[in-house]
Amino acid sequence: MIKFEIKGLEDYQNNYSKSVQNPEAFWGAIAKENFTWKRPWSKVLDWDFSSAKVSWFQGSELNITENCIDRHLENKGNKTAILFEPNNPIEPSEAITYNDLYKRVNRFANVLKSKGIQKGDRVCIYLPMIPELAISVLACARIGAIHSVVFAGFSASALSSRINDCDCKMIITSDGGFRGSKNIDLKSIVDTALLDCNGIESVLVVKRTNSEVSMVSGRDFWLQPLLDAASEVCEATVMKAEDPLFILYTSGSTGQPKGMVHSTAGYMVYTAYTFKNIFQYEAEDVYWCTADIGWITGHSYIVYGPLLNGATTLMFEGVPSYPDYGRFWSIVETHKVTQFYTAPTAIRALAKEGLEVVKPYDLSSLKILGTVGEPINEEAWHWYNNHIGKHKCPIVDTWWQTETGGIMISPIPNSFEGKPTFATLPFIGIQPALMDENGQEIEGNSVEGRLCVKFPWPSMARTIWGNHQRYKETYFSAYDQKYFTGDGALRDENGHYRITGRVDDVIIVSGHNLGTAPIEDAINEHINIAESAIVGYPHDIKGSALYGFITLKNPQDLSDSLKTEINQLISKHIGPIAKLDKIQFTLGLPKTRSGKIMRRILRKIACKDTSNLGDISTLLNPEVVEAIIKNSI
Ligand code: 7RM
Repeated sequence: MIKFEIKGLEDYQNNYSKSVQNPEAFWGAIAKENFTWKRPWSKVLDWDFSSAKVSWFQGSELNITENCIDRHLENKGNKTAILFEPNNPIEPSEAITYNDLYKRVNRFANVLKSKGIQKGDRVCIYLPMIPELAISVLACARIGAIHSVVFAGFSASALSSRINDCDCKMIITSDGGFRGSKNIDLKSIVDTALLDCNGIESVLVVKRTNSEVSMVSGRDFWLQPLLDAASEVCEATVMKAEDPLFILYTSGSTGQPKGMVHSTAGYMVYTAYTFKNIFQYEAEDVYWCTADIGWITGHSYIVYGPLLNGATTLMFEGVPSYPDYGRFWSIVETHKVTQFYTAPTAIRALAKEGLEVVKPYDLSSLKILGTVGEPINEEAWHWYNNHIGKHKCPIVDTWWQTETGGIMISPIPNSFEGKPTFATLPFIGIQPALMDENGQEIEGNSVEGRLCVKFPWPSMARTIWGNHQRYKETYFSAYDQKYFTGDGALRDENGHYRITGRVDDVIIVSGHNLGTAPIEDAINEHINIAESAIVGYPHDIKGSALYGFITLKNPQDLSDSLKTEINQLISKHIGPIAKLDKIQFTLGLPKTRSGKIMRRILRKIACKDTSNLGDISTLLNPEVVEAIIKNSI
């Protein structure tokens, strides 16, 4: 028998070997012993990277919500499943037990059904971080509807393109959302988005802020009266292992965002197993991940992973700076948080505020600290370790992606510890490879290359919604028979991995992946703008920030308001997170002879690293580069 818990280094090594030598036996055992199935599988794994087809636990049937909720009712019905901490600390927190969650999810699921939602339909969820967000996700899963959560910071046009891409029939939103001292009018953003969405039949509206909203009769419904009328029993729909569980959009380096499709059984097994072991979750622990459920981290490690383990998962509605920068630490103290999982950008922002906002709080409940989203710099790692963990809490630097569904490379606290800036070793079942420029795998230690994965794992995304060809090209074409992550990495003398960052045109700003192409598209909509190129440069707080090089159609059109107008366009098309920090107007952009913008050179200029521009043999217009360097910000 293979234990669900990894019990130390030797156990990790043994299990790792088993998972690589006989993946089917390994994952078959983990899946069989630890979950509720309605029908067993006929084949653990079937895969072919050349056609980008992977299936896990084929032939089996299950419902993930029975694994997240129903099976815990007997022994843990009165345990808190979701601990909700509101934006305003004056408002009381809310403990939702597993019994409560069961009823609330079922009622919600019955409401979905009453509005005509069936298995396989897509439901868009555009909500702030309130319990209804987690509950609506689970309600969809209960009846086999595919949820597509869109982060509530996205603009109306970003929302409508995501709704249309996967033909959502319904959207679930709220009258508004509290974020710090701000009140976001979500319903009016939805109303604007829906002007461009013909497929939406109904809009469910959660009351949160009590702000005035307009309701379209026959289309828009307040949720509460519908819930009140619904039964608290809803039989879980029987799902096949490979039925899609959800779609989640992620930016690519080119084109439209990609609707990554995750399926049911493999995602369940892997998120549960990684959660248990990486966070070392024990029965009485209170686990808190500060991500938003609008991102994959929230899907896998606020909702599914913790609930599959019968954990208490804290959901925070607000922001780290409200009412002051001590808020995170005050929440840790109040709820005696044991595992705390956040992003480097948040750590840097909090470190900048000094220790005065940390010291007043008792952080002694903490056992494990986590980080995710981008490479963590050494300084931030030490601050986290010294001042939050007080040298007593292992730090798990977890590397993974929307596409991977679960954590891929991370320390396992009882087995081996982290080292600053290193995500360390692959999790059980994960077979990384570093590739060189010629497409060959680089063997051995103390090497650096492009990070690939050479064998399937249960929670990998199965396709891009509506475009399998793009899935295959993006992830399985750069290197033969390998999944390409888009990241660079090095492997040190002990075989530990350090992720060095993206090698494509995706820039990670405050932990949000932003493709440069959609930002450039938004800017280029301005009638006075000819062309633009966006690059990232290092930023103390955000990790990377955006620098835009922009050319005007007529240089005399340069006006004082142009920078503001550019950022307004970006906010409208993508969201405020993609606004430019620096804007430089220039008479031209460096181009190759074939007309491609040489972003590589612009990146160096933005990073103030112009002593050696590298190979400029294909550069058509060197005089432009000199001018840009001279005027750079
Ligand atoms: C979970 C998540 C994925 C990209 C990924 C990396 C970067 C994430 C780390 C990291 C260094 C880490 N999904 N990334 N975690 N880089 N160390 N621990 O963030 O799809 O939004 O982003 O994020 O570049 O490819 S994501």
